[in-house]
Amino acid sequence: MKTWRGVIEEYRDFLPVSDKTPVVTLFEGNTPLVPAPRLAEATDARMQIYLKCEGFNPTGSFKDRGMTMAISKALETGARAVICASTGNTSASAAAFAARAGIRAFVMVPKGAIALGKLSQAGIHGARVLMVDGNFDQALTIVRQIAERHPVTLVNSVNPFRLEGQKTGAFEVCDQLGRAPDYHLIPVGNAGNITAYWRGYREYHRAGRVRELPRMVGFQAAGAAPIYENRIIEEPRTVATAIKIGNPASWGPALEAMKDSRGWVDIVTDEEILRAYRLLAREEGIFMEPASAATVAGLIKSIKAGRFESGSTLILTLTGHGLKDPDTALESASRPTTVPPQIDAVLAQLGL
Ligand code: AN7
Repeated sequence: MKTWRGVIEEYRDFLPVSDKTPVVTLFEGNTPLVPAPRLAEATDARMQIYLKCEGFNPTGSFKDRGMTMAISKALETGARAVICASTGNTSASAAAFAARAGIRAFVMVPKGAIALGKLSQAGIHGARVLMVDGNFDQALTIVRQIAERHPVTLVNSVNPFRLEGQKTGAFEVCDQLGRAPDYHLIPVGNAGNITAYWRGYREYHRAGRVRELPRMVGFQAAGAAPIYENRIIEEPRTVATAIKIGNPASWGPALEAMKDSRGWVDIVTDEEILRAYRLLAREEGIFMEPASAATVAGLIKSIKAGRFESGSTLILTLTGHGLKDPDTALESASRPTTVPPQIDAVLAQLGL
């Protein structure tokens, strides 16, 4: 049996690493590509729909692909500390990989707008966590300035190594599917991942590994849709806190990815996000966080609008695990019922 070695070793030829790079890995990547037959039926279209379940990464999100690169390269240049702003998943991943590397992590998250699981991860891995009384975009501005002036490496996706690592998601999809899909659907927050996937597909195409290129389709939450609206959103709002971002760092490259690939960007409301969130959990047995559900909501909206050619193969990146955000899950599910410890009372509740 061949053991998975993490994305740097598995895709070394495509990554800017050398013999001198100290590889810091939690054996990220190799996430399942899960068919979603009920979703295809429910949406009444002859599509092949697959879910790239990135919540199965070691810290529960796709961020680990970029973080193994960012932390390894930081270590290569002798860094002893890293810093990031985050809506949660980046901070969890940075904290874990910094712990693995034996260096410090400083993370800044928006107060009151980060899911419980993510906050607990950053803390338990030993990061210094600062909660800013403001939003993600403000936090990012601050950490960028700090990293320019102090001996600490910025590991947000403005760090080019992050996207290099994240493009391995596209390589895996091609390896698992045996081809590139016709469409790739993905949620857009700071806009790094859509940029990275497009880069990955193009590199695999150029290397002759696949013959096709997908159309890249991005989804933003309606209250946090700067790219769709073509303006900075000063006070973004959405239940999907991971993508509550009003001024994305990779705005330009993400727009290019969608244009070059003949894709598009669309929005989904919080109501559509939560409906898709419950649907996937109940119909497919897959629990993802609300930001990932934005993609499923986008799929349903786009199918209704007839935007995909029938018979197409679609990949949806489900970016983060549902356990990241237990509060939203509890609010979205039916309440548990308290019963006395008596069989009759239990049976009465079960209707058996
Ligand atoms: C689950 O952690 O920006 O468009 O600071 O956690 O590449 O930013 C998270 C983003 C989608 C959006 N889904 O990806 C952060 C952060 C989940 C996320 C996105 C994020 P990008």
